[in-house]
Amino acid sequence: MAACKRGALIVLEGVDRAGKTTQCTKLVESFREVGRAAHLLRFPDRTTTIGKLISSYLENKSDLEDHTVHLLFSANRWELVPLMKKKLEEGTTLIIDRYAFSGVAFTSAKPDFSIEWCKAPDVGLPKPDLVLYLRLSPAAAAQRGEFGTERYETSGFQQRVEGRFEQLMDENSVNWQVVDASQSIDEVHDNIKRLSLSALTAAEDRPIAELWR
Ligand code: NYM
Repeated sequence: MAACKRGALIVLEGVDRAGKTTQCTKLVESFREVGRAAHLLRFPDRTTTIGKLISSYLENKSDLEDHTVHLLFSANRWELVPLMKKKLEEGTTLIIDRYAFSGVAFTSAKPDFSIEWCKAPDVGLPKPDLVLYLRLSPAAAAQRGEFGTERYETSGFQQRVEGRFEQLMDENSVNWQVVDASQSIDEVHDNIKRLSLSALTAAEDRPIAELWR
C-alpha cells in the first residue's frame, strides 16, 4: 500500500489590512472543494494560556518586557507543533494566518532587536512549504480604513515592519511568493489557490523540514 501523502504547510504573511484572514478562509474552502483536507490556524492563537497573555498585551491591557513577549509569541507556536505535525502527517493541509515571519518582523521593528536574535527561538519549527506574502503599499492600506486600536497598529511602526518583511524575503531558504494584494479579493484568491495547490503537489511526498536550520 502506498504511504499516506502528507498535507502542505502554507503560511500567509503581510502587513495589517492586506487581506490575510479573508484569503486564509477562502483558501481552506477551495482545498476542501477539490477534495483535499485543510485546516485553518492563526498565530497568535489567543485561546491558550500563553495566547491569553499575548492577547492582553496586544489589547494594551497589560505590559510585558519586549524580549519576554517575543519569546511568548514563539512559545505559542511551539505549543501547537504536536497538533500541526499530527494534522500534516494525516494528510491535512494547514493554512496559517501569520507565523514566525511576523514574529521576527514585528519584534525586529522595535529598537535594538536584530533579525538574528529574533529568529533564534523559532529555529526548528515545521518549515512552511510555501509562504505567501500579500504585498500592499501603505497608501493602498490607508484606503482600506483606519488602523485598529491594538498595539503596533500605527503607520510608522507598520512601515518598519514592512521593511523587515522585505529583508526576510531576501533569503532563499524559504519558498516566498509575493502576491499583489491590491487586486480584487477573487483575483488574489485565484493567484494564491494556484500557488498553494502546486506547493501541495511538490510537498506531499517529502518529509516536513525544519525552519531556518
Ligand atoms: N504579532 C504576531 C507579533 O508581534 N509577533 C508574532 O509572532 C505574531 C504571530 O500580533 N499586530 C503581531 C502582529 C499583529 C498582532 O494580530 C496579531 P492579528 O490581528 O491577530 O493577526
